[in-house]
Amino acid sequence: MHPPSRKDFVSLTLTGQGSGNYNNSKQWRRQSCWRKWKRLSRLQRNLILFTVALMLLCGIATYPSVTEHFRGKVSRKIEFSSLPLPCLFLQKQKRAAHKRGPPGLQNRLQKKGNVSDTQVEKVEGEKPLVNLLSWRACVSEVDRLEAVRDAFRHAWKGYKEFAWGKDELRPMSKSYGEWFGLGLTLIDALDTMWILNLKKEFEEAKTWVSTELSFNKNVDVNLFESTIRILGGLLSTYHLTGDTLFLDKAKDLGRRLMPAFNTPSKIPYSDVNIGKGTAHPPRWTSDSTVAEVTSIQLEFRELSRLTQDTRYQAAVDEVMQKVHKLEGKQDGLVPMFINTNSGQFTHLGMFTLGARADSYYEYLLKQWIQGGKKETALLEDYLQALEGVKKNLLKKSSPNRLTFVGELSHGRFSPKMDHLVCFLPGTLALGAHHGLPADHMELAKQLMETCYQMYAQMETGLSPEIVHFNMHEGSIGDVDVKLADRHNLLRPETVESLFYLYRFTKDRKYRDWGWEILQNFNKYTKVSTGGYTSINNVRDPEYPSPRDKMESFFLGETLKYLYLLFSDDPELLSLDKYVFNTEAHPLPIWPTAQ
Ligand code: DMJ
Repeated sequence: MHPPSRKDFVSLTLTGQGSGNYNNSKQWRRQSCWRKWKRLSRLQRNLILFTVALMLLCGIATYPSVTEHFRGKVSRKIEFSSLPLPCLFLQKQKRAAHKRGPPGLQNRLQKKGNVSDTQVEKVEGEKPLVNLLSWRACVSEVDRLEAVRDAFRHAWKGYKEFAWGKDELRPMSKSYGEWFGLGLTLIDALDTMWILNLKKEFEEAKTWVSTELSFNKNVDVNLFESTIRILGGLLSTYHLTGDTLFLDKAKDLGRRLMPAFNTPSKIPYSDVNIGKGTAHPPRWTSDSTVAEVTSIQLEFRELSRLTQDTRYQAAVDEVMQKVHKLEGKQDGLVPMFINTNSGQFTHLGMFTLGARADSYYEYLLKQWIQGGKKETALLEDYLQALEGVKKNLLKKSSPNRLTFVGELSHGRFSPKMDHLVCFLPGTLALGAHHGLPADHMELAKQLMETCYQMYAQMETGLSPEIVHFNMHEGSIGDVDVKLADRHNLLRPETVESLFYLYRFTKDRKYRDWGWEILQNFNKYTKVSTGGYTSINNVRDPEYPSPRDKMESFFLGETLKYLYLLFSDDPELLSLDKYVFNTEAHPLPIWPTAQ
């Protein structure tokens, strides 16, 4: 964003002879101080200088912990450009290091003989500086939390001014876009406001929900999207606030979505008219997407638990049971489409952890956690799928041996990875936290590094939608980005995984990575009049080419995960008490008795 011109200068006032008494007396006081100083012995002067220097050093060393002490009580605005000079220098150092690749890379390169000794020495030589002048001392966690709140407020300002009550903000044209006509961004953002403690904004939004939101509308909604964003958002807001307004709205929507399951196979249609109570597949096919029909379970199961109406859970459990038994998987990996008439997979032989399959794997694990780790079929499918990933999709890139997840098409491997796959490190880490094998955590760490490199190796520091990894010996860089894949939609998956990895490892590098990503969102996607925009080209820092759309998940997920990443409070949505749906809406893990 180009900030309005600021007055970054020191004002010098030259005072003439006839200035008033105040100035004269100040000058007199200065002279008398100087005379006193001159009268001191050399030892006395040195002692004073030493004490002042010591005090300054102590001040710098304790700075982060002092600000930490005031956490929650102060609201300090921070602008990256206003960081002290040494911090800006450090930022430059870190950028250069990122361009070179992940830590440990230099050793690996050296072993392979790709890098000269002098190059390595140069890198090693920088280490003491980076250690001495800690990045963390430059920006404390309080600043980072406040920076996320600022980002939210800025996004909300645009939404409020130009798109209030509409689905999505179009920040460049200062207008809005409608998808379902249900205030999608507002509902998706409700629990984020609650978590970020943005009370005023939350109350305004709540008033809109209570006075304006109606599901009695002749509109077609996508079952999956409306479930994860709206139903999930209402349920989690109900849990966080205890306000039955949100539960009532959730019940109303849940009931209206049920016609989607009236299909010959009981595999739901993609679209429902929530006013008319009719449902249908897309116009061009009778297929549904596998990720869509298997990623509505957390929400419908929770709705049954809250309402004691078992129909919601029965409908989505039946889908899982059917998919569990289906032919056409490969080592636990599922195809991308399923037919609503036959109930069989279609487009066989194509496997991805990205678009159209991603959250199937995520919800296997999360349903198992939600239900108190009793539904063993879910766990078995999850574990088997991970073995399938390791066997068929996991490879290393060249030259830097980044671990990545590719795709399989009729037995042919493609080194293509969607940004969407970056949910996986977080999910793997969550599983390991809940008792699954420790090697899941090791894989999570490797993939986390890869996802971070998908940002760090781009000129804007923001990831493209899709990358292709190089696997040939002698490749110059690890990542290729095709022209059509250079967009960034403000997606959450990488910061989501950073949140999980930080929670479980407490390795602060994950926070630093998240902080860099937030800085780059601010730099390349922030629109000065309010809101953030998706961009077309992450490789062009001069003109990233705004797409004029702020997706609701930027507020529902991206900023929420960033805030949780920087928060030191493990009880702020403990991962032993809550499970996040695929749109970052926390739902309670059921008490063991159930
Ligand atoms: C969100 O709606 C959800 O996270 C979904 O699982 C995937 N796509 C977007 C965010 O990228």
